[in-house]
Formats: sequence, structure tokens, C-alpha cells
Amino acid sequence: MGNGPAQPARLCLYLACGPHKLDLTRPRVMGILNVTPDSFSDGGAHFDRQRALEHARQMAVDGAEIIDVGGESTRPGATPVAEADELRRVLPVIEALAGEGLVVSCDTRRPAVMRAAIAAGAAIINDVGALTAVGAVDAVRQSNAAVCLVHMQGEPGTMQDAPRYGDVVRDVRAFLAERARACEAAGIVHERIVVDPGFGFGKTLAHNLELLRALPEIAAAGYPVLAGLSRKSSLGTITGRPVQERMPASVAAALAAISRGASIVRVHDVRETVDALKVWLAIHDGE
Ligand code: 7PJ
Repeated sequence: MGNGPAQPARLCLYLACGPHKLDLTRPRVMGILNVTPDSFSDGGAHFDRQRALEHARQMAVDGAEIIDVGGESTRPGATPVAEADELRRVLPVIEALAGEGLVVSCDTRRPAVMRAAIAAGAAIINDVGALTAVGAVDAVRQSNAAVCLVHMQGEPGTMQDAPRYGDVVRDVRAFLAERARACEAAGIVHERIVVDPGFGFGKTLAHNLELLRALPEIAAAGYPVLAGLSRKSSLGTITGRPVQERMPASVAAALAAISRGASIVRVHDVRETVDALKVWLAIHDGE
């Protein structure tokens, strides 16, 4: 990243996240756990929570190394939720799963939620705002949690209206480099930082494809790369499939991201993705 003389990038072979050291010499799968009311049936808060926990445990059994708990939908066009509601949704789930020894990340843009999530046991803060909110860097710095810095153009409500870039790869790389530098300057060490080009966050299909092709350049900066393409609308555009029929497309996209240097893929379909990665690894290891 950056345009200066090439410094050999220091590659991290593990991610320091809370009490855990996540080995990144192998690709890892992050399972998505949405605890928004629309993501599970409307059977009441307790029912939703039990279902969420069971789903998370199944994803762990299926091979997810990280469970990403989110209480605010950042999908294009989603309406924001109140902070109190976000906290009420995610904290009990984070506490329960972290208490079972799982590596839990919290998908949030709010510093207050970050602090509470870390106190409840979250080992990773996954922020589509890349810690740009006032107080967000501090919230992470004062802990030993890792952070995933995601690139987003605009705001979830309107980001897909007319995304535009001069050079999407250059812009995303520069942004991630700047945010990683800001984190390191604040005392969040390299080993605690993951970067993510933010597929679908203010990007057209063409932008997403360009970024996916350029993933090796993004990874060359030396921070582990996380890629989230699971069930996203670009895959719907390519295949013509509705969201509930995008599993095969998502598995293909996850494999493509891993082949281009991503260390972690964020997915809904853990079991299928893990199987695909096993095949990819068996081939790769023999080379
Ligand atoms: C991403 C995310 C992503 C990271 C969402 C969705 C939208 N976090 N949270 N990367 N996407 N790090 O899953 O469709 O791509 S929410």
C-alpha cells in the first residue's frame, strides 16, 4: 500500500485477538450470526437468542473459527437501529459464545457497543466504518481485541446509489493503509489488525470484481485480508439468483478470494465453504 519505495511488508502469520492467537497460515472461516429481528423468525427475544446460539454452535462445529455477531444491519438501504437495541441484541450472545471458548467478533460501528462487546468477551471488532467514528480507535486501543478495518464509500442507506471512484483499487488500498497507520499510531499493534476491501459497500459489480482481482495487491501491504462476498447482490447480478439461492456462487467467490491471498472469509454457509476449502487446501498443499 502507499506509493513510496517498496518496503518488504511484514506478513502476520497469526492474529492476536483477545486471549486467542489465531493461526493464519491456513485460511479461516468467519461465520455470520445476525441477531437482527428480521434475520430470525419473530418468536420473541428469548426464542431468537436461543436460535442464534444454536446456529453459532453449529457453525463452530462445521469449522468456523470466528463467529461474527451483528445487531445492526448494514445492508444497502437498511434503517439504523437504536444503540440500546443493538446492545440488547448482541451482548448476551457474545457473552454466551465467548464463555464457551469461541472466538467472537462484533460487527459494529459504535464505540459504546465496541467497549461493551469487548467487556462481554468479543475478541475482534469488525467495523465497516474502519474505526472512523469518534472514540472508536480508543475503544479498541484500550483492549487487546483485534480489529477488522473495512472500506466503505458513503453510508449504508445510500452507498449503492451511484458509487464512483477514480481508481477503486488505489483508493481502497490508500484508505486501508491510512486507517491501519492510524491504528498503529494509537498503539494497536500490527498483529491485531485485519483489512477488508468491503465488497458491496459503495461498490458496483465492476468495482467488486476489480477489487477481487487485485486482492494480492491489497494483501501485499502485510495485513491479513478478510473478504466478505457471501450472498451479496453482485453474486445475484452474475447468477440471476435471489439471495437464498446464492450458496454455490458464494462458495466460488470465497475460494477465489482465498486463492488471491485472503486469510479469512466471512460467510453464511460455513459447512459448504469449509468443504470447498479442504479440497482447495489438499490441492494447494501438494504443489
Ligand atoms: C461485511 C461485513 C464484509 C466485513 C457485512 C452482508 C453485509 N464485515 N459486514 N466485511 N459485510 N468485515 O453481509 O451482506 O464484507 S454486512
